[in-house]
Parts: sequence; structure tokens; C-alpha cells
Amino acid sequence: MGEAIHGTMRAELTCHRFRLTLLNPFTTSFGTQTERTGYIFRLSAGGVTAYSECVTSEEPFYSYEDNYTALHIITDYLSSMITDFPDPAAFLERCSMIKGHNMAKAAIEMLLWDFHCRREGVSLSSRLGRGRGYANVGVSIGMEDIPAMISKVSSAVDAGYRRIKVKIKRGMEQSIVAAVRDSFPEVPLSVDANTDYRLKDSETLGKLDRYNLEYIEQPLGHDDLLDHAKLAAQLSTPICLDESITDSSRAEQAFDIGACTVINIKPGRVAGLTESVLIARICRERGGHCWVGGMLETGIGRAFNISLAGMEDVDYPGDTSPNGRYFARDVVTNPFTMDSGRIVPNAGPGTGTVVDEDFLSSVTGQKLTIRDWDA
Ligand code: OSB
Ligand code: MG
Repeated sequence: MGEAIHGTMRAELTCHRFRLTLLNPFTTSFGTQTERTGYIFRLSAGGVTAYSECVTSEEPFYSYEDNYTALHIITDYLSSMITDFPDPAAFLERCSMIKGHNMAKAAIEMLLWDFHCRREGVSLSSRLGRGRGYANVGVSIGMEDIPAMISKVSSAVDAGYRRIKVKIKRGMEQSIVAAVRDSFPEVPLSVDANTDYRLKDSETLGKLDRYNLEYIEQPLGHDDLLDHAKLAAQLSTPICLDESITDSSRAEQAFDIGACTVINIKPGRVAGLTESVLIARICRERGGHCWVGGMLETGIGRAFNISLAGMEDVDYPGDTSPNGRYFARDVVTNPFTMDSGRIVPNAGPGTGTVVDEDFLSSVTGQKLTIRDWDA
């Protein structure tokens, strides 16, 4: 496997359907997650082995994609488009007739970044370029009762996180934000509504203006820009968009109409790193700000996020906590550590993750060979 035989080599695309219990249940306005289930992809050819992670989950609650649609799109469409190992941009061009399904595309796009970087012996961070050498790190805290949230915020402040984000939902925003601000008058603080409000709630959201928040993340509908622009005109708190920004052209449109001044970039949401880098540049050129979000990734997906978050254009602290916040044991043997609210990206090659194959197998319910071929 992976050796050249008579001028050809075997190539293989496999996936592990894994299940990992989260150390802490994570509650957003759309529900509580107690475990992370999803797919790790592995591409091996010519002695090079690359990995990526799909950020979908069991249910289509954050976006319309879920684990089942992603596997379908990857197996039935995307896997046949990578048999000659296109570079990530060429791959995106090739799959551009497939509407949406960005999380499925991202899993393969990032697999190709890792594959090419590992093959050439360069780190993903140096391939991306324009790095600052480290990522600034904030934390995303799920909803619980108020004392539990205050205690989580307190631990996070002590751990050195550079920004605290708390989840809110309709009817809970005042009590959560007032309690956190009361206890931590100076901490850089933001809130994430995960689409729970509508424009008619602008008065309620306006009451958050007094708390000196860095931004309100995704208050309105997942595919909305127009109402966010109307809301932005009524609030002094800046608006950050997450779900609504699905690619770089949506980012341009959002700035054009004043729907946001901040973007949470998740490579998984925008079909991978190519669009992520473009969005970061757009934010900078438009005088806005951006940061890198997370989807409770294992160490494999996390490493891509950290490399992106280390780029100079990414000027705000992201939701890229070290691995130990999520899982008792991760599927990589070299988890990230945070020092003074900073994480240094791996030195590579590729994302630099060292996958614990035995542990990955032990948390895998199903392993599939999606495709194998002579390359
Ligand atoms: O909206 O940013 C979000 C997790 C799952 C789905 C959506 C979101 C989140 C997070 C967690 O906020 C960020 C992380 O720590 O990975
Ligand atoms: Mg969000």
C-alpha cells in the first residue's frame, strides 16, 4: 500500500465514523450536544497519509447539512474528483456545480491541503503564509444555569482566554449577560444567539447595548443578510455573522449592505481554507474584523482552525480552545496547549497532527473504504 509498483501507486480514501463523549455537554439555542459524532477522512498515496474532519453532526440544526448528507455527497460525488490529487482551488472549481454542501466540500478541500503540504514536507501554516506565529484564543461557553455559567467564565478568565463568548437564547439574554458582566466588568465579552431572534426582537437585543459587548453573533436567521443590516442600524453593539456567511461573496455582500462588521470564519462552513483566507482578507480590506470559530472538532479538525487563526488577517481571538477542553482523550497524540491565551500552530508537515490510530479505531463504529485506485 502506498508504494509505487510498475509506475503506479495505490491510493485510498477511507473514513472513520467516530463517536466521542464531550467532557461538558454544550448547549446552544438549538439544543444540547453531549457527544461529537462525525467523520475523519484519511487519504493515503505514495507513502503520504493526510487527515481531515467533517464538521457536520447528527442533526441538521446548525445548518441543513448533517453527517448523512455529508457522507452521501463525499461518497457519491466528491471522492471521484480527487483521484488525480488536484490542489484545493482546482478541487473547488471542479465541484462548483454542486450547490451548497460546504461542510462536505470542506472535509475534502482540507484533506487536499494536508495531503499536498505533507507530500512537500511543509507546514500548513507556512503554506498559508502571512502568519503571526500564534493564534489568539477565546472560549465559547454553552448555556447552563447562571451560577454554573459564572463558574465556567471564572475558570476561563483564570486560564487566560482572551475573550469570553456566552451562548444566549430568547428570554435568557438579559439574565445571562447581566450576571456575567456584573461578575466580570472588564472582560472582553460577546454573545452568540445561533439564529434564535427575529427583527421584531430588536428592542430586546438593544437592551444588550449597555453591556459593552465586543459583538452579538448571529442574532437572526441562518440565511439572512437584509434583516441583520436593519438590526445593525438600530444597535450600537457590532454584529458578527457566523451561519449567514457561507462564502466570500456573501461576505462582500454583508459588508456592502452593512449586515455585519465582524465575521466568525469556520472553514467547515465555507467549503474550506481557500474561501476562509479570502474572507479574512475581505474583512481586513473593508475595515471589519474576523476570528476563527469552531465546531467542537477533534484534534484533526482543530489543527486546521489553529493554522488559519494564526494568520495576520485574523485579528480577533477565536473559539479555538485547546483539545483538553473538549475530550478526556483526543484522537491525536500531540494536542495543543494554550499559553497566555495563545496557541502556536504545529510545525507540520501539513497540519502536523499525529493521529492515534489505535484510539481512533477504538472510538470508530464504522470504517469505510470510500474509494481505492491506481494513481
Ligand atoms: O455557533 O459558534 C457556534 C459549536 C457548535 C455549533 C455552533 C457553534 C459552536 C460553538 C463552539 O460556539 C465553538 C467551539 O468551541 O468549537
Ligand atoms: Mg456561532
